[in-house]
Amino acid sequence: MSKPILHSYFRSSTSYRLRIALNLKGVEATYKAHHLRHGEQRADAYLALNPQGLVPSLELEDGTVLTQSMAIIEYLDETIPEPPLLPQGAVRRAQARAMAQMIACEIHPVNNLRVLTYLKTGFGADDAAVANWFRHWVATTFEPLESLLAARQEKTRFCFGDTPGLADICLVAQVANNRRFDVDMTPYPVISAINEACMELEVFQKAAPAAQPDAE
Ligand SMILES: N[C@@H](CCC(=O)N[C@@H](CS)C(=O)NCC(=O)O)C(=O)O
Repeated sequence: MSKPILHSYFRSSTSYRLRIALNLKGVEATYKAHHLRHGEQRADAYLALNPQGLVPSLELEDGTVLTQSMAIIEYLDETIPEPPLLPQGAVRRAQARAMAQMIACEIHPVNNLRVLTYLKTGFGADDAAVANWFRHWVATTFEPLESLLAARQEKTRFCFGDTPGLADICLVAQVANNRRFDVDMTPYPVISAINEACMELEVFQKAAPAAQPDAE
């Protein structure tokens, strides 16, 4: 039986999100690496699949290509309902989506590779300035995220409940990215504890950057 193709890059945190979701849903995919630092995401063959030139993409068995990690994860959750990636109850689901979007909409877009590259090529920023930029935008959202998680009525192991979901997926992928820019995690004990709880699980370990075939 054919498998979907996961277009990925080991260091990409959005690909990491999707790798976790695929593992949680028990979906096996063929891994196709695109080296972002070598510009392979802008090769004609890949642009024909995803004109945005971004990873991840998920090429389904019938050739349909899905793009945007959050949309693909939502597709997986709709088509493979177990285990659910969102909690019970409309309010808690909105809260879980909000936490995921704090990372996906507020941190990642301003810290993506092409943005960091443009800071250098368009504005003369050096490596230190770029790292400061990265850490600034992490702190701007991790501080309120830590407050929200610390204020939860139920101090569950994962963001919402005793099983990991969408918010945990985004959190873990962002924490991994933070390491590359030496983000100090001491102000974020709740985020750190949730990250550790997730990383005890094989589905998260198997999705980690270092476990991918293109890891360097
Ligand atoms: N919002 C998109 C963002 C995808 C994205 O920006 N991916 C990054 C890697 S994490 C990428 O492909 N960057 C290529 C580049 O910056 O040239 C998603 O969630 O899938």
